[in-house]
Amino acid sequence: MKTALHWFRRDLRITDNTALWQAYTEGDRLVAAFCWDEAILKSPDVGPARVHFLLRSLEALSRNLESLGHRLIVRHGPPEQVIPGLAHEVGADAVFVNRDYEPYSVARDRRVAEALAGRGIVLRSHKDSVIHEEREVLTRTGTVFSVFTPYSRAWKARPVSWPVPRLGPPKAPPPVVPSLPLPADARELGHPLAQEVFPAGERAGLEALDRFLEARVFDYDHGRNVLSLEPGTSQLSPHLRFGTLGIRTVLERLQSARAKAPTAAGQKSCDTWLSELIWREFYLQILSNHPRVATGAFRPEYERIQWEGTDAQFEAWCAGQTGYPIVDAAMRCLAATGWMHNRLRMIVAMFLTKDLLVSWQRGERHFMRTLVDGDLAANNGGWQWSAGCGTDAAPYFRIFNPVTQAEKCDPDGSFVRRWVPELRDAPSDCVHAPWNRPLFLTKSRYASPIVQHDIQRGRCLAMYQAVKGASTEPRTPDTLDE
Ligand code: FAD
Ligand code: FO1
Repeated sequence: MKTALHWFRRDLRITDNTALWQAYTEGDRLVAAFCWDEAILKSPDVGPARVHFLLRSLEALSRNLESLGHRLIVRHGPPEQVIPGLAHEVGADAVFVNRDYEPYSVARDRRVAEALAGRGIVLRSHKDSVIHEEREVLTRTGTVFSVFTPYSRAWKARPVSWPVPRLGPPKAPPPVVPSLPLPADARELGHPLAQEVFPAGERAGLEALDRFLEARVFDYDHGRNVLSLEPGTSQLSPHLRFGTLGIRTVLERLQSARAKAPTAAGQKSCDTWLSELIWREFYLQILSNHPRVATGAFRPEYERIQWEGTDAQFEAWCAGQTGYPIVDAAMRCLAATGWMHNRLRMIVAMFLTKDLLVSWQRGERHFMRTLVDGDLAANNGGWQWSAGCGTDAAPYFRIFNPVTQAEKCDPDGSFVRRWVPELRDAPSDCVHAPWNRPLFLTKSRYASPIVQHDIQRGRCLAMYQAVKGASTEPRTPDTLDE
């Protein structure tokens, strides 16, 4: 093959990149490109945190390519016009991409493949962002799993592929064709950023992985359940989302770390972390096999729920003004950083759906707009799990108590004090339930709770039971209020 064009999308790295490596090895000349796509940039599901992360990652990618003698060609416009146009300009015989499983990507890539075929150019897509794709991990009867534990068992029984090599120097000079400069700021792409910045790019991803695997992974079983200044989890999700880190690299390094675990508990923590990586693939295969989850509940009966929550309640949740300290701290942290710990995501998602009785889809969209790691498959899976309407979901009558949850994950209240300054001086015995000290609450100027958890729990159960059969009634709600 004379010229191979690699089109980057969410695989923004030069190491362990399957399609890039194939394009490099199969072609005599490599052309590397990225296309700004207004359909994505203008989507209501996209916000500044991710556009900023993407932009910084593209800068790093461009530098990395240049350091080897390659060049990133940047264009702007509908991919079905831009990519075939560029392929024609550079005389490409084939365009290489890493597969993506979102409905938009599937439709986009089909359009691009058709337009390329019209010019006699082939689109070659590769598996890259997952170890096992949607039809590779199946039940014994060949059906798709919808429960995590057996999926995970079957996933682990399959062989894992190892990283592909890092891109080498060009075999022929890159083509001289026009390329847009990368914008200096996400503002130029319509996304002004007013947030802390999450370290982006391939090197930041590898460094974060190595830092986590050095020690924190051995304490992950504990660290993933508590909020502390030093994060107990890897914070790799933006890198896995944008492919600034390859999943095969992650697994290879995890295996080496596990071999060096100081204790059996450390090894067990490594296995727990692996399970989280498998959750990521579980939700990707759910989205891929059941694209309808992007627009509705996996269990169709839940589509009939009459959500009773109001716009004002939803807005109070978004703004971190519900009067429930752990919920407000988490939502303010999200607004300021684009980031939220997994336990907090579950707490605030349960609170929105089961205390405020607002549709999980409104929360899903708010998360997509604000999270730096916002990813359709994982976010949708997390929301449907929390609302109880998903594949392997928490039963609808499992309702988190925001106060007891807070006491477990933030025992000394330091997370709440950091993000809710009104409660900085709260006595420790009421930092998670300031309404127990009415005088302090008034003085603090912190919001009073906008709903009463005990009352809302009853309303929530009634709301869900209205669309469920009698056989699925909860046993004793008290034992299920966690
Ligand atoms: P770690 O605990 O270090 O886990 C390692 C990696 O495993 C993560 O980086 C992530 O890629 C993957 N992972 C971990 N937990 C899950 C999970 N439950 N589902 C899928 N993948 C997982 N994750 C996203 O990447 N994007 C989202 O938009 C997203 N939205 C969520 C919404 C809700 C309501 C909930 C409950 C969870 C959501 N998650 C999402 C899953 C999870 O919260 C994040 O992946 C995790 O907090 C990222 O932190 P980390 O990288 O430190 O994770
Ligand atoms: N991918 C692109 O190819 N072009 C873009 O302009 C682009 C913007 C973008 C903004 C936010 C975000 O979260 C992701 C973005 N991506 C973009 C990556 C996108 O996830 C992939 O292109 C998917 O394949 C789309 O389904």
